[in-house]
Amino acid sequence: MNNLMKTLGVITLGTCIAFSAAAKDAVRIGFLVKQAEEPWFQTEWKFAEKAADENGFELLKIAVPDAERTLSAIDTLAAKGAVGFVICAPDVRLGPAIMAKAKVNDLKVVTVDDRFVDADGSFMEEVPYMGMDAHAIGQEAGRVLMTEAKNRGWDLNETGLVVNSYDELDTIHQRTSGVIKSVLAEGLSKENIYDAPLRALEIPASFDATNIVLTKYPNIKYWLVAGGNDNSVLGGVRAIEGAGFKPENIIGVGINGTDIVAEFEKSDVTGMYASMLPKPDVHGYETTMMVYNWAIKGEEPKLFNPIGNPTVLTRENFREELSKMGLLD
Ligand code: FCA
Repeated sequence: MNNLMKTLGVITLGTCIAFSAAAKDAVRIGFLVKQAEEPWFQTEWKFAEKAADENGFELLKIAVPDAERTLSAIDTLAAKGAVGFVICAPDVRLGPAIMAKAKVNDLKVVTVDDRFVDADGSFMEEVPYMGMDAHAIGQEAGRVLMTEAKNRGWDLNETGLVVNSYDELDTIHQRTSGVIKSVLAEGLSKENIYDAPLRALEIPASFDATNIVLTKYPNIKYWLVAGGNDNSVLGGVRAIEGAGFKPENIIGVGINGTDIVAEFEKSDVTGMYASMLPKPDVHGYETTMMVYNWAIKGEEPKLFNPIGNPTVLTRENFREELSKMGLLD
């Protein structure tokens, strides 16, 4: 080996050692989400990544669609020397098991979107939480539904609201009950509101749930469609279109905003009219920083952090509004 090669070898070796020392010392924070396929969660990841880049720590993004993968993800984080994690769990009742495992491994935990409950079904208020201001956002969705029904001149006696509900998750229940509260206040009668319980927060489930309602109420001419998130409404809208209703006789209003991009990009107008966009960028960035500041600087996070003031997205403004918030690639 000539001298130059030897020097290069030493530099390369030296660099490797320096890198591995840096990697060993790197601060690592996990971000675990229940439905990694949903743009909502991808958006949270994107902004969590921004927090990591700006503050020089490493983000470990892990999909946790079930209990087993959630608990093994915590083992993985512990093995990698993480200081903590943000989580939207696949089942909020896993809260006590997740916290027990986190405690053994000395990991800080912040919950996002879905709040842990204990064995009695009460919120685990001691675990920091950030999520949308669910009831208020639901009420806003209800107002958007009714304003558009009135704009279209619908006879409210011939108008039905199908609520694709999912009461086992409190944040979703808060949203759909908010919708119901405001449509009642805006003049829709109780008899014209139909509950369509979902088996999961997914499009096929809302498609099936709405279809069951449709067959029961053949006299309804105009349909309003609500649900706890975009997918809960998209499936319902598809079911009503499938039953032969024209888009002008359907008003679907979702919640999330991130998950209607493909729908609003369709060249033909559909029954999906609007979506309420909260602040997934804030959820992703701030929860990650809460873990970082807590673990590294000893700053204890606030325990309850609801985020409100949604933007109403429609086919007309969605590109502009999403781009403004850096949510459109
Ligand atoms: C829940 C829903 C998601 C999103 C989030 C804020 O976790 O499942 O779609 O709405 O709340």
